[in-house]
This record gives sequence, structure tokens and C-alpha cells, in this order.
Amino acid sequence: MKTMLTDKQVSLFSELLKRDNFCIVMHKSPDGDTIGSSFALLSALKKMGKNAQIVCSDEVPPQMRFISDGIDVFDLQFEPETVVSVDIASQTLFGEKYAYLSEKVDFAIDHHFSNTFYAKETILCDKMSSAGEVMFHLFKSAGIEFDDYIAKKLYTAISFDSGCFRFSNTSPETHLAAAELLRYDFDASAINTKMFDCASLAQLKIESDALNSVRQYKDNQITMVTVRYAQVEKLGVNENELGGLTAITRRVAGTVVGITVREKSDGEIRISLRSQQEAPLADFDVSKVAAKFGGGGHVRAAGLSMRCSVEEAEQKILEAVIEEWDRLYDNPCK
Ligand SMILES: [Mn+2]
Repeated sequence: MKTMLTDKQVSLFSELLKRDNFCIVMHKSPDGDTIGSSFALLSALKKMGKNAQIVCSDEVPPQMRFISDGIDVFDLQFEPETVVSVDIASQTLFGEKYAYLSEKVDFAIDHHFSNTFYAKETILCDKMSSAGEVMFHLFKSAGIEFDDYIAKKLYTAISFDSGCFRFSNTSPETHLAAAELLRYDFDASAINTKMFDCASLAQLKIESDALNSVRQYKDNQITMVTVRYAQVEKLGVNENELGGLTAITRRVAGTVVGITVREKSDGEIRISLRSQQEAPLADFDVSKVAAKFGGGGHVRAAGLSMRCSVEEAEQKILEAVIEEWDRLYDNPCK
């Protein structure tokens, strides 16, 4: 495998390994990458006889706890000498509880292009899929031997952030790293099923409710779904379990623009817009539509809020999407 790290990055990691009494920080709303990479680092440091702990401002959600060895809360156990952040692009992502640690980070290990260089030293590989992939190469550079446990944590991190090797951040090197890790003894199939196929029954039921509400426009290329608070309440779904709802419209084949309307407990209407398309259609920039209502985002993913009835929100957003649609695609002058 070709060398993926600079000499500077290799020497920074060997500096890190000379230290002791570590605090590894995961980002707020912890995900598979920050958890898997942090646990791999924790295990490697402990094997070297070091004193190390993990902290996180937020609780690990139930569906992620198989990655955190069943642990939900990560609080400071001892005063650290060395603070290492893993997968954290900026100080705000430390969350509230451990925001103060963001001022004293000795080493940041990250893969986000948007990293703000808040740490004293930053090991940033912004071409890599995940912090897990960065960690994989750092361990190799330092001669840290993988074992079944470390391989499992790193594989989980890489698979999570690459969307099970489907996202465009997946490179040949991502596959090579995963292939090497798969030589160890752990159940990759079970891990991927848990991360990508499983959801709580309540989550699946709310998705089914959303699908039942599908309405389509413009030859089925605009897909809209709506979830009312009463449905969420009836099923007892947590707010943090509703993230998957915005992906539903994209899963309906033929959808170019997806609209997800969700009524929150306080009556606010949260609208998520998604777009995807192949040539010859020009890019439908959903952030432009969101901006009309004071929202924002990117070309393919944007969001906004409204304070009105569900019906009114549906009508307003649909009108705005169709107006932009007609401007882009139904303009005879183009
Ligand atoms: Mn990541």
C-alpha cells in the first residue's frame, strides 16, 4: 500500500505516543466514525501501558452502543495531560459539556476538509473517508499491531463514514484498508447490518407512515412526504431517531426533488429538501428554495422552518419548489 501520510504526520503521531494520561474527545452527537476510531485509539494506548479515557458531551444513542461496548455516557475520570480530539472539525462540535476541552487540544486527528485548526497540532488527512482510515495509517506508521478488537473498531468507523463503501469519499485505499482489517476475526456482516439495515420498530413505523403520505408532482419527479407530531407521539419515537426520514424521498426511484415536512412538538414545521439528478437535467439547487424562507444548506440538501399549519407549509414549499422547477426545466427560451 502506498504511503498515505506525510513525514510530519508520522512524527506528530509518534510525539503523541510519547505522552501519557490521555483524554480522547469524541464529537457531539457521536457517530460510528468518532466512536470506532476513539475506541481503537483507546485500546492501542492501553496496550502500551498508557492511562487513557474517552469523553463525549452527548450520550451515545442506543443504536450506536454496540460500537461503544454498551457504554452510553462518557465523563471525565481523571485530569488529562494530553487531549486528543478524534473526527472533530471545529470547536463547536465538542458540544456543551466538554466545550472547555476544545481550548486545550494537543492533537486533533481528523479527515474533514473544513477543519479549523483549533488544536496545537493537527493530523488532517482530508482525502480520507473517515477518521478510522486516518487512524489505520497512523497505527501502521507507528508499528502498532492490529488485533481483532482494534480491527473491528477501525472497520466499523470506516464503513460508517463511507456509507458502507457507497459514498464518493470511498477510494481504492479505503477498500484496501478495509480488506486488511477484514483479515482479523470479527463479524463485518453483522456490523454493517446493524448500521445500515436495522432501525427500531418505532422508527420503521414512522417511516411507513411517511411513505403512506407520499404525493408526487411533475411526472413523479417531485416527491413530498409529511409526518405529523401526533404520529411521532403515538409511536413514542425520539427526536434523534427521526434522522432517517429525510432519506425516504431519495429512495423513491425517479425522484429529482424530495420534500420532507415534519411537525415538531412545539408546532414548528421543519422542512428538509433533497435533490439528485442525472444529466440532462440541470442541478436543482434546493438551498435557493430554502433561502426564500430563511433557511439554508447545500445544492443537494437544505432545510428550513415555518410557523404555520402543516397544510399551509406543504402548500407554500410545494409552490416554491414548482416555481424553481418551471424556471429551470419548463423555460422554452432556454
Ligand atoms: Mn468522520
